[in-house]
Amino acid sequence: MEQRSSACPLDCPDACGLTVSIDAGRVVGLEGDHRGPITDGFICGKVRKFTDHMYGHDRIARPLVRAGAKGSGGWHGISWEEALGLMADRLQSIQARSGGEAILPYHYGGSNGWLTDGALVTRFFRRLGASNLQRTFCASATGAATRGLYGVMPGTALEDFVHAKLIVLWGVNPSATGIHLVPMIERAREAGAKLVVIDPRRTPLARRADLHLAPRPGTDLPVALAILHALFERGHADRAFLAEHTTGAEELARRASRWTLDAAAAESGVAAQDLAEFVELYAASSPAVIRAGWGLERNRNGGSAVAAVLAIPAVAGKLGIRGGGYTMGNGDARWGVGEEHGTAQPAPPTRSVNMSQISTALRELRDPRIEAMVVFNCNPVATAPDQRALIAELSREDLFLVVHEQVMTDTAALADLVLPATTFLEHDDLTRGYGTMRMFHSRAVVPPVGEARSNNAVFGELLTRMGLVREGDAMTDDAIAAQIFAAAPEGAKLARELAEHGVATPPPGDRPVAFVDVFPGTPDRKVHLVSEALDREANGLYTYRPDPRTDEYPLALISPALATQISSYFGQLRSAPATLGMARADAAARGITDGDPIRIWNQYGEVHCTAKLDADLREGVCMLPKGLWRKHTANGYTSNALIPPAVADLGGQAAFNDARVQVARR
Ligand SMILES: Nc1nc2c(c(=O)[nH]1)N[C@H]1C(S)=C(S)[C@@H](COP(=O)(O)OP(=O)(O)OC[C@H]3O[C@@H](n4cnc5c(=O)[nH]c(N)nc54)[C@H](O)[C@@H]3O)O[C@H]1N2
Ligand SMILES: Nc1nc2c(c(=O)[nH]1)N[C@H]1C(S)=C(S)[C@@H](COP(=O)(O)OP(=O)(O)OC[C@H]3O[C@@H](n4cnc5c(=O)[nH]c(N)nc54)[C@H](O)[C@@H]3O)O[C@H]1N2
Ligand code: SF4
Ligand SMILES: [Mo]
Repeated sequence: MEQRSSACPLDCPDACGLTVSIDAGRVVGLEGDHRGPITDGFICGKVRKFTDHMYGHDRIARPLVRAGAKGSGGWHGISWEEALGLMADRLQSIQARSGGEAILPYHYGGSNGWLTDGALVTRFFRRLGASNLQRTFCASATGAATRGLYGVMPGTALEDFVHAKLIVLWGVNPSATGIHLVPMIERAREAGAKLVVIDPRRTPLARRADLHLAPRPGTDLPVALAILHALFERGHADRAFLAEHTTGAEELARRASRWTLDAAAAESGVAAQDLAEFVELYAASSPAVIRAGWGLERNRNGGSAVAAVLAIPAVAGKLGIRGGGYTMGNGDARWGVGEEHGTAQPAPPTRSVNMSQISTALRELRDPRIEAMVVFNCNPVATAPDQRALIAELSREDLFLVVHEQVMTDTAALADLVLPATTFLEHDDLTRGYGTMRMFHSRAVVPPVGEARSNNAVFGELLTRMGLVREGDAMTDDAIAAQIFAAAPEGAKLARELAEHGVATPPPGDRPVAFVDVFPGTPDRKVHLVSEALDREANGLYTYRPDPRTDEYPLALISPALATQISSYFGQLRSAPATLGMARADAAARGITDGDPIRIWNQYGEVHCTAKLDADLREGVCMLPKGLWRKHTANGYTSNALIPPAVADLGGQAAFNDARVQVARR
C-alpha cells in the first residue's frame, strides 16, 4: 500500500488537500490532509467514497458512438482514433458549411482546476471560431456585484471567522455545501459569538442560531435595503469610513429610503421587530462578518440583492478588522495569474450564448443555427433551466452532440458520441477553491480507468488533427502550468512553492484583512456603493422586481444543494427517489399528506414524485433539491423542468429559485 498527495477540484469552496491510499494501481481510500488551513484531516462523505464513482458500473471506459435513435441506450464501442476522426470530420464540415458559430462548447463546474476547466479546450474552440459560452449557472450575479462594488478584493478568510463576534449566514448552508466553515463557527460561538441565519428554510445552523430570518425567496433585496436604511437613519452609519473609502453613500441611502422595516417586512414575510433586532445586533457587534452564499443570487433580483448585502459592512464600518467584513466567493484574481494564461488565445468576436438559456438558443438561434454542441465538465440535462425543452432540443437528430464524461449522465445518454474522461485522481491539475486561499499542484496518482483521457489530452489531440496548433503553443500540462506562472511576477513565487511543497498561498497571504492588507480593485480603490456600470446593466441597481407568483402558480420552488452530491455529480450513486419538501399548511390546503404521490407543474414542465412534509419550510415555499437525475422521479423530469429560462438582473445569472409552481395529489 502506498500513499500519495492530491487535492479536491470539485465545485466546493473548501479545496481540500487529500491523502490517497493506493494498492496495486487502484485507489483504495481518500482522507483529508493538513496542508490547507481548514481541512484539518477531515473531508466530506462524497469524496471519502470517491472510489464508488471512479470504479462504479456507470463509469465510461471507452469511446461510444450511438446505435439507434438518440437516447435509446444503444452504443457501439469504438477506438479513440475512430472517435476523434469522426469528431474532427463533423466539426470541420459544420464549420465549412455554416461557420464556426454553429459549434457551441458547453461546460461548467465539473472541475475547478486550471488545467481541466479551460486551457486546451478553450483554445480549441476559440481557434475554431465557435460561439462563446456565457457561463452563468452560478456566481455570475454574485461576481458582477462583487466586482462592481469592490473591484477584485479577497473577502474574509474562512479561518478568520473564529475571531468574529457576530456571524451572519445569508443564503448559504455550510452544513452541506462547505462543511469546514462549521467548526470555525462553533469555535467563534464558544468564544461568545452570536449567529444569525437568513434563509427561507430552517437549515441545520438556523436551528441553532440566535436569530433566524426566513424571507420569501427573492426578497433579500428589500430586506438588505431596509437594513441599510435603518443603519443610516439610526446613526449607525460609519461616516468617516464612508467619506474616506466609498463613493455613492448618499445615493444608496436615497435608494434604500423607500424600504422602511415595515415595508420590507410586508414584502419578505420577516417580522419588522426581527429586522430591527438584526440592525441593532449588527451595529453593536465587532468584528461582524457576513458569509453571503449563492441562495440569494438565483432570482430576478439576485444581483442587486448581493450588491445591497455587500454594501452593509461598508456602511456600518465593519471592514478593516480581522474576522469582520464579508466573504463571498474568493475568486481567482488574487492569484495575479489565471487559467486564461494557459489558454493563450483571446476570445474571438463571435456571438455569445448564455448557457442558462440554452433551451431557447438551441430552438431559436439562426444564422447559423447551433449544429454541434460539445459538452464537458457539465451535465446540463440535470442542471440547466427549462429541462423539458432542453431535452427536446438535445434529442434533435440534426444536432451533433458530443459529451466528454466520467459516467453515463442524463446528458451523455442523449449524445451521438461519448468520450471517456479521467477523474482528478487520473490527471494532473492546478486546483484551487473559491473559499480557502490555497492552490495545489495535484498530480495523477493512478493510471486512467479503461481508456479515459483528460480534457487537455482530448482537445490537444483535436488541435493537432485539425491543424490548429501554432508555433510556441504550450501543449502539455506542465508546459501550460509553466505558461500560466510565467504570466505574472508573483507567478514565479507560486510555481516555486508548488514545486517545493505541492501547495501555495496567494500573494496577499492567506488571511488578508480588507483595508489593511488589501484594498478594492476599483480604479480609485474605493467601494462603489452605487456602481455606474452595475446601475446600467441592472437597468437601475437596487430596483425591486416583485414576486412572480400568480394564482395559478402560487408556490415558490427552491432547489438547494444536497449534502451527498455536488450539483448532479455522484447522482448515479443515489437510489432514493426524489421528494418534494412542503410546508404543512401548503400540503394541508391541498389535501396532501406525507408520502402522497404528487404532481408539481407550471408553464415549463411537470414533475411526478412524492410529498414530504417539512416543518423547516416557511409557508408558500417548497423544495426539490438541485442535481437530481431523471431516474429519481416518476416521470423523468426534475426541478429543472420547472425553472424558467429567465435571468437575474446582473451577470445573465440563471434564476433557479424563481420557479413558481402548483402542486396536487396524483
Ligand atoms: N454538498 C454539496 N456541496 C456543494 C454543492 C452541492 O451541490 N452539494 N454545490 C457547490 C456549488 S456549485 C455551490 S454554488 C455552492 C452553493 O452553496 P450554498 O449557497 O450554500 O447552496 P444552496 O443550497 O444552493 O443555497 C443556500 C441556501 O440558500 C437558501 N435560499 C434559497 N433561496 C433563497 C433566497 O431567495 N434568499 C435567501 N436568503 N436564501 C435562499 C436555500 O434554502 C439554501 O439553504 O455549494 C457548493 N458545495
Ligand atoms: N435546479 C437547480 N439547478 C441548478 C442549481 C440550482 O440551484 N437549482 N444550481 C446550479 C449550480 S450552483 C451549478 S454550479 C451548476 C452545476 O452544474 P454542472 O456544471 O452541470 O455540474 P455537475 O452537475 O457537478 O456536473 C459536472 C459534470 O462534470 C463531470 N466532470 C468532472 N470532472 C471532469 C473532467 O475533468 N472532465 C470532464 N470532461 N468532465 C468532468 C462530472 O462527471 C459531472 O457529470 O448547477 C446548477 N443547477
Ligand atoms: S467536496 Fe469540498 S469538502 Fe469534500 S473533499 Fe472536496 S473540497 Fe473537501
Ligand atoms: Mo454553483
